[in-house]
This record gives sequence, C-alpha cells and structure tokens, in this order.
Amino acid sequence: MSRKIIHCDCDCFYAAVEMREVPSYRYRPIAIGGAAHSRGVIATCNYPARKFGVHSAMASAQAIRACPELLILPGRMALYKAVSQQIMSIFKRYSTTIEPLSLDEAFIDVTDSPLFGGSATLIAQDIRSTVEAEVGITISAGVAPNKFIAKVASDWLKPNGLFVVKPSELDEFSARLCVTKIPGIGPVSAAKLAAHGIQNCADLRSFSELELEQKFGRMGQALATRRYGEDHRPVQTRRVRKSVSVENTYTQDLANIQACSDALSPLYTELLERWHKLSQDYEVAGVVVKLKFADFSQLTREQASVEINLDFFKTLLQTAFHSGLPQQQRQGVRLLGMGLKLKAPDSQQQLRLF
Ligand code: TTP
Ligand code: MG
Repeated sequence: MSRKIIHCDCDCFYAAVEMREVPSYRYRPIAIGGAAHSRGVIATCNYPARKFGVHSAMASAQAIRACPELLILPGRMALYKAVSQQIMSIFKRYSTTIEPLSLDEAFIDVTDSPLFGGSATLIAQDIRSTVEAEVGITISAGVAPNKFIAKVASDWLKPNGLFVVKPSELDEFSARLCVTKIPGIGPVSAAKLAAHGIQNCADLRSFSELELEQKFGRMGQALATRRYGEDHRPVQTRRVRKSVSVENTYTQDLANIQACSDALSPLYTELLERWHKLSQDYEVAGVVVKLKFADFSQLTREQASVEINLDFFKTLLQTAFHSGLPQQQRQGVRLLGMGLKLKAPDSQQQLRLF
C-alpha cells in the first residue's frame, strides 16, 4: 500500500521568527547564536547570511570573518517554542497522524485524508499558505509515498518551496540521489562508498543485497532498501526518545582531566533533571560522554549500564580523554557533554510484574 506523506520544515526557523518580529532584519544578514568573543556557535542564520557561507554549527568568530556585517542575536527559546506549538497545532487540522522531529519539522501522514479530494499536493500547499498567513513565517514541504523521500523533497526547493515525488516517479528520482541523502550516511561513510565507485543510488543498484551487506555491514541493509527510494517506516505519532543529553561549551578550555572531571558535576545535576521528566516512560540502557577538543575534533564514548551514577561518567571520561590524540589533550577541551541511552521499558517484564 502506498502512503501519502508530507514533510514540513520551516525555513531558517529561529531567524524567521526574528525577521517576523523585526521586518528590517529580512534585508540584512542575521544569525542566532552565541557571541563571537565568548566562543559561541551559530544555531542558524537567515538566507542573506547563507550567501556569505555562514551556516549552523559554525563558530561565531568564523561567521563574522566570513560576513563582517552579520548581526548575531542571542536567541529566544521560549518564543521559538511558542511559535512551534502554533505551527504544530495548524498541522493537526490536516491529520491526526503527525510525527514532530524537532521544533520546526514534522511528518504528516495524509493517506486517508478526505481533504482536497485526497490530494496530498493540495493539502501541502494549503498547510504552507495557512502557516504563512497565521504565523508569519514560511515553510518548505515535500510530498512523497514515504518518509525518506518526503524529507529529501522538502529540502529540494528550499526556501519557501513545495516539491512532489509521485509514486510513479520514485524509481527515477531516487536513482539520481547522492548517497549522502540517505540518513546515516555522513562524510566518512560516503568516502567509503566512493572508494567502491558509488556516488548515488543508481550506483548502489549494481550490487546485490548480499554484496552490500558483506561490504558495508549493517549500513548495507539500509542502503539496499533506500537505493530504490523505499522506506517502510510508519509516521509515528508518539515520539520514541533514544537518548537524553546535556552539554556545555566552556569560555576557557578545560586544561586537563581533573578540570574535566570537576566540570561533570553541574552537568550531571542538569542531566538528572531531564532524566526525571522521562523516567516514567523509559529505562536507562547506557551512559555516554562527549568531548570536543580545542581543535574542534570530537569523540564520544558510551558504555552499557542500567544505573546512573556520577562515577560511571567519570570513569568513562577518563577512558575517552586518554584515547584522544596526545596533541588534542595538550590543547584542552572546549566542550563536555554527557547523556543517557534510553529504551522503552521491557513490556514482558511489566506483564510479569502485574
Ligand atoms: P533546521 O531546520 O536544520 O534549520 P533552519 O530551519 O534554521 O534552516 P533551513 O531553512 O535549512 O531548514 O533547524 C531548525 C532550527 O533548529 C534552527 O532554526 C535552529 C536550530 N538548530 C540549532 O540550534 N543548531 C543546529 O546545528 C541546527 C542545524 C539547528
Ligand atoms: Mg528548518
């Protein structure tokens, strides 16, 4: 059975909200992020700023070098959350099967919708114009028979675009897709694939499923399905969290392992607060630490665990710190993160309890 999925993603979301509040910002490069002098990072920027090469996750100092007239605003999370809720409530007028992915992004399943004669394209167009009229920001949408291609499609004509991939176009459209469009294929995996002469989904099709699995392990399975533009995952109304984490970028690098270890304690308090909000619905499956060094290289280490304890994190941090390159250690640590891997409670066990 073919589904009708719409993926909606707001254009430069935080920046769009700021431009709505102050219309003159539309005509100049703006970004939301931490200040350059306190080693902040860009969360997002408007499209005029993108012309200069400014982008999410770039150091603010580097962004200012690329675009000296860039105005960096500190960001107003409470406002962005309120706008997000307003947008999600508009989505709910069109379907009850909605899966929010972040504040500015959601999948909407309209397979059984009677609206607009059942045309997902017309529904998507109506969602876009309603959000623009009622909220004052633009969104891009992708329409496709599944989540994978709908998400690729929403990005296709960004900003303020609508792109539709019909079931009959799925095969041809996906053949041209670069492998990096497949979720989970980052630069490292892409390089590995390129070494086998694989750039796009059409290239992947000349291998058998078995060959893909032999060559690329678990990633091979995903490649085998996605290369034909297929994705059988349903739109999931209730978001299942896989992890919860907190992190901090320090104004001055943490010089040694002792400084890092001391810095874990306040992070741990914050993590526990977040965990307590989730603990009714989840169990702990593991602990994770993340380190970003002064040269921006980063590493994460995780360990299976059903308990949470600050000492677990300290031990794991020791291992992570000492597995960093000696040169990175000398340069110090600019960011520390800690998190928990989560799993849904074991339903069998719950049954046994009752
Ligand atoms: P995105 O949808 O990835 O980006 P965007 O909406 O700003 O721009 P685009 O038009 O390309 O969709 O993320 C949504 C918001 O999440 C973004 O406005 C700010 C925040 N964000 C961060 O804080 N850090 C990040 O690294 C990214 C990618 C996003
Ligand atoms: Mg967006």
